[in-house]
Amino acid sequence: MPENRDPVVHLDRGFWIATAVMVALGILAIVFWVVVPISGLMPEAVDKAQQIDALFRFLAATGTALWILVCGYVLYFALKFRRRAGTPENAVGVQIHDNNKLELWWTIIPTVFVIVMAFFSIRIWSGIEFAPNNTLVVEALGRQWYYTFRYPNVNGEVKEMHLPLGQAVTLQVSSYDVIHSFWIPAMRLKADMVPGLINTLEFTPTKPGKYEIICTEFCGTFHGEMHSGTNQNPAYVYIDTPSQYSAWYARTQRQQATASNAIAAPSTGQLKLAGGDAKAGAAIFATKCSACHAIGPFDKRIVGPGLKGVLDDPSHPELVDGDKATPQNVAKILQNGYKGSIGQMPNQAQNGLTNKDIVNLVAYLATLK
Ligand code: HEC
Ligand SMILES: [Cu+2]
Repeated sequence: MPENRDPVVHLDRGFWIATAVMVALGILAIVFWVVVPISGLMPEAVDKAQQIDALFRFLAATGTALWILVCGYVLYFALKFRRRAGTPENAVGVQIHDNNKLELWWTIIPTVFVIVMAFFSIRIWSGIEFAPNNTLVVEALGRQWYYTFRYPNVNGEVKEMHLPLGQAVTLQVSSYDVIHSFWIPAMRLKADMVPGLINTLEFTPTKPGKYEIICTEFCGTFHGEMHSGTNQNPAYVYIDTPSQYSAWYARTQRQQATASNAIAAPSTGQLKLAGGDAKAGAAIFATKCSACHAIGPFDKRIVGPGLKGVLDDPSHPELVDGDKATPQNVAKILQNGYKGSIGQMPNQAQNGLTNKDIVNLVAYLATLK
């Protein structure tokens, strides 16, 4: 009873020729991805870059070989089993169901492949996330629109990023204002800079040089020009030899001891309020204050009171701390914070304000009538 048997599919010479061509192209693709000099196109500045490039080579090689096989067979079968002239329009092709052997293999092979990929990826990822002992901890901080850096036992914020060759580094990234992203292509590493959150990257520099830092999260007008605190555009990380690094570190430590550019250092005493820039103040207000303060009447509360007319409201001649509503007294609240019956107004350091920011904010608040 031949009708009940599975249809026999003959794999003819054409099939094997097509297969041989695809295998040859696949092997060529694998060889290409194994030998292509990635580090010649883009340097590998840290140990993790070498690992990530190795993973990339593996994925690209297997991915390209698979792609050639899949597309090749799709094309081959489309041509081979095309409708021939003279075949009726409603002809039905050979029906094949349930080939256990084939299904077993197309389950086993991709499963093994995915497990190998996962193993390889998780090993590299955990190396990036979890610190070995004795690392140098460096902080990178994003602001609109530049980066600054903090080093152990260095006062304040440093404008350039230097790292010593061969020393394991823990990089902690965060932000003062909006979400930025910290990407060093030569390290193949990237972390989002999120206010209130510290993301870490672990790596060991392996190649001295000067490498670009790029912001890859749209962060406002000058996103494309995020520079370092020295106004270098773009920002760079310098990988120094250990002796160059020690010299830089000692020099920076000395300079920073007196230079008080610890940007959020709380000021004490009265600020000179003349020359405030209300427009600059409005921009700071939008990022640092508007989560808690509406620009509406005093009673329109978010967390703190509405600030419309804070300096010019006959029905509220006093500030929340009982002082008269004068620019100087508003500046005092911005410097010291205030905890009253409404809640906690953060102080200057907590809000991350420079003295100049406060002067500009007061000028801005004075325009809200
Ligand atoms: C986490 C929430 C929060 C943030 C952020 C915040 N404030 Fe406040 N602010 C408050 C609270 C709460 C009060 C009221 C404190 C009280 O009286 O209990 C207050 C009070 C004030 C007052 C006094 C208002 C009055 O009528 O006397 C001013 C002025 C003020 N904030 C300005 C600012 C500015 C400018 C910023 C941005 C740099 C800012 N605040 C950021 C919560 C906040
Ligand atoms: Cu940015």
